[in-house]
Amino acid sequence: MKIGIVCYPTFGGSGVVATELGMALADKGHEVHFITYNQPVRLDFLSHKLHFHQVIVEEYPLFQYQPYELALSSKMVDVVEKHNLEVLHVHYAIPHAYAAFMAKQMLKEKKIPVKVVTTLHGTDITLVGSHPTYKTAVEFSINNSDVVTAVSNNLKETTNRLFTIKNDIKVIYNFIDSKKYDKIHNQKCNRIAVAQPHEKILTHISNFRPVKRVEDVVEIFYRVQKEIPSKLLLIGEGPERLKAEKLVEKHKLSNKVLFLGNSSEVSKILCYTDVFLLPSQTESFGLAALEAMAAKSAVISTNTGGLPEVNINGVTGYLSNLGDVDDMAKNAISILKDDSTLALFKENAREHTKRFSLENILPVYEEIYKSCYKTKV
Ligand code: GMT
Repeated sequence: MKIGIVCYPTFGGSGVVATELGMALADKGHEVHFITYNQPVRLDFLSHKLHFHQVIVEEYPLFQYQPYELALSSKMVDVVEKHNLEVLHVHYAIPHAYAAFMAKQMLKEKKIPVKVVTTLHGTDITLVGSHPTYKTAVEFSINNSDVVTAVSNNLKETTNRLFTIKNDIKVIYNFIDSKKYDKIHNQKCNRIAVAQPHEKILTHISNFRPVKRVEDVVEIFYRVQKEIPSKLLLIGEGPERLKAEKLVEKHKLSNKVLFLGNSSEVSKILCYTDVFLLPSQTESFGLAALEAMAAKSAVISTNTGGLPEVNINGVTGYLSNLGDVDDMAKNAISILKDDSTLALFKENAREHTKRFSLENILPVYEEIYKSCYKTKV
């Protein structure tokens, strides 16, 4: 099929899922066109099956806010028309689902049919989408998509609770390419680059937004390192980084905590991680945790949002109440304190990711694209 993928090109989970999906579809022989403002970070090569179309927003002194949706919907129309796309798959409702609806209307005038699949990722519903500023337009664009998917059961339930949704939301979990992780397991991990052989490694990866509670990460580590010789790796950039740095200084942890910034090769860092920390306020799914599990890390997380669907309490790691850093530290210590327990949790984590494998999820998306043409919208 010929599929257009619209996403944020950044390090965030929705962009990662969209990019990995597009690359896998192209590998299977579909023609995939990414439409966004920058080349997605994980899109490392382009080919006759994998295209990138940049959305450029012209500046004009009158605009206090640049009309990105307008430029995006115009670009979608151009690309659908020029390359005969059959489906526009938009990741993250704001503003992509709305722009796709407009593109579809414009194409209708030209008698060009296209179907719109919207994948809801989380904050497009929970933190941003349900805000009165956006709610009406988000609800409208969800209800006017041909198919709507959500990345967890929890996100589906939350969407139905916060909005009046007419269509049935299909749950399609996020996925990992296990072959990529098989490769890292077969490679030698350069663990010594970040820690001494007797030290354990704890990692956190995020966009350092308030929802990630990076200060809780530091508080958990502060408690853990008192009992277990260890290092903390912090990967990502964002508004909360400074606060986290200050807390690291306050607790005199500077020689034990490494701020590594953004990375497009997280799997190389995850390969030497023992415990992954994700104490988020909410997380529709927690792709970062799934990637860590695929690399054989136990996960210490909150029990919010869709996290219990990914991290299984007492099996792949532990779940705690929001903000309970003492409990999260206690759980991390219980996993790290002896090597056989740690090995068991790591193995369980890896095993559990098999149900989220690309081979299982990709055909579900392909079926969704085909099904759009069987239903009348
Ligand atoms: O977590 C973020 O702030 C980024 C956000 C995004 O849209 O990129 O992530 C959301 O989508 C991911 C992929 O589906 C999920 O794994 C994350 O849990 C979700 N984030 C939140 O719900 C906070």
